[in-house]
Amino acid sequence: MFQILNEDGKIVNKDDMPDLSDDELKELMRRMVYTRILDQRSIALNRQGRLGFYAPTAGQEASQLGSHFALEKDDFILPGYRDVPQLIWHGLPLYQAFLFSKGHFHGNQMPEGVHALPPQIIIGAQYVQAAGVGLGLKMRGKKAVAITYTGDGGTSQGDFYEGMNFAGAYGANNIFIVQNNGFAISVPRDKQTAAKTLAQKAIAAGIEGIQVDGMDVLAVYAATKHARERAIAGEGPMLIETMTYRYGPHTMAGDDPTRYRSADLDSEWEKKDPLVRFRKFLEGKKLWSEEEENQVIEQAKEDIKEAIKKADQYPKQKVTDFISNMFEKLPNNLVEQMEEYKAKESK
Ligand SMILES: Cc1ncc(C[n+]2csc(CCOP(=O)(O)OP(=O)(O)O)c2C)c(N)n1
Ligand SMILES: [Mg+2]
Repeated sequence: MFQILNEDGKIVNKDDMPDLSDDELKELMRRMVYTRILDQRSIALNRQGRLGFYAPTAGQEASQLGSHFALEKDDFILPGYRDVPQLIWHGLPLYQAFLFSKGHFHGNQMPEGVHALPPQIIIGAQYVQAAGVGLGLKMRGKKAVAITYTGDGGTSQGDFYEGMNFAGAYGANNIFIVQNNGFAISVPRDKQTAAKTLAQKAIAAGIEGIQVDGMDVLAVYAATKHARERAIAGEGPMLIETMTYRYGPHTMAGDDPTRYRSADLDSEWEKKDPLVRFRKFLEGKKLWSEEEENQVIEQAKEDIKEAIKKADQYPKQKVTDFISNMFEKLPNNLVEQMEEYKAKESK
């Protein structure tokens, strides 16, 4: 397993230490702290009935934000349902992330210049779509990649193999991330595959694979940066397995993790926490203080308050919006229904 920072925040692999400025290191910490608060607030807002679908992210910050930090604005993200933080840091406004959670179509409309697809709910489907985007980038000679994310469970899907195989065969500009949090809802990793690692699944597709400490933001960043450089140099796609953990439930729709995970396992992973580890590292370099952390927390809370207000006030989704967003040209069987709903909505 590729690692740079151990659980005590000490560098164990000097050779691969990424070349990041002090400001960039601090920015990484800011993003992780901010995202942890966003997760806590999203869970609370969901319980208050102000948000809908929500998949908790705490524990996976290094995996999500370390990989994203290695990207450029021109890169395309094809996320899964848990990967909303990467979209936000790629430029999706917070109020739109909340609208996505509320099931509003505007949450899926990426602003101009934000290169990303909406979060995929169909497990693994984004891998096939990413291969297409990655090949398109290559054919247009772009110095950009398509990165996609799935979970450990996603690697049991046919689409996972098809996407990687295709991208491998065509040398497409892709980075495939597997965030291995140990469970596909309640199904543990060892019940999903007899493969020793998930990274080794790259071999059959003829591409590079690496297993990375997903609680170590520097390791995830360095691996993704390396994968990006290879891809844009025409050296083909790479699969990165990040070893991580989600502290919360699978989603907020009634999953109870205590029925399939022990408290011992939870605390074992909490000791590896990505924020604790990186905070220790930064404090050792005199780059971080409690005061700075509190500023980030306050800023996050303020932004969230404003964004949820904006999402609540956003015009409600209409049935006619649904139909017209789905079709460029209305099929005959929907023409009548469109008229019917237009009439209803105008009352
Ligand atoms: C094709 C498909 N099958 C089943 C489901 C139901 N489902 C939703 S999440 C999930 C588990 C996915 O686990 P994993 O890939 O490990 O991702 P994680 O939720 O742990 O991030 C399943 C089976 C689905 N959404 N799509
Ligand atoms: Mg999982």
